[in-house]
Amino acid sequence: MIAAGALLAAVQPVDVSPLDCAGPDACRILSVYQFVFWMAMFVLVVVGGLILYAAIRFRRRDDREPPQVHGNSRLEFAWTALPFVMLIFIFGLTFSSMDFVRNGPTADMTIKVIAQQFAFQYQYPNGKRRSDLTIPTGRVVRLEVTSKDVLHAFWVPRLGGQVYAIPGQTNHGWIEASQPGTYLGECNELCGRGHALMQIQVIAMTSGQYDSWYAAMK
Ligand SMILES: [Cu+2]
Repeated sequence: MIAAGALLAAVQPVDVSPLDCAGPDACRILSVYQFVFWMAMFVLVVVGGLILYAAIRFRRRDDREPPQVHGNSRLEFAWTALPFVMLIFIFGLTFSSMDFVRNGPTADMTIKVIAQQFAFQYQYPNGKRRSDLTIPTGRVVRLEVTSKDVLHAFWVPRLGGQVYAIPGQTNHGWIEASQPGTYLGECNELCGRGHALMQIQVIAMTSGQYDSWYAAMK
């Protein structure tokens, strides 16, 4: 009991939930997710409710054969048209978000993300590399992601979508943090024995702090 309590106390709750978005890229992804989620809930309740209703209302009460019904044009039209309209909405919302989620607004800076077993490195515009990703808040940071060896994936769920790191190829994505803070992520593609050690730490500071940090970089 004591050991379990000590263990629980030692485990800091870490917020890596995409449901707790902390920047425009992640929040846009979340808004699409929530729209689709609530639409799916609507379908679940309507379809599940109708099935329950039919099972109870039309349950077998005796051995008489009930009236046999073949086809109902109105009903068939309705259950074709309604899902179609819903899919159009989902398609429209997804399609209109794709460019923003992948490319974002015009970037304020570009940082290269170089993955290798088992760490990420970040190369800043001045050519210097660091093992943490430090960014200014309220700025669009374009990421150019590649790998030196095998597949990896860069993902900081509270700041943006996942970007695959592929050897011999550069993929791009972007992140932006609205508030200063530390945002965590991990390599999201099983890449070998040390995969679990491949953590990501994004440190977001105000642009003033960032500028002095950047100028002092050795
Ligand atoms: Cu990995």
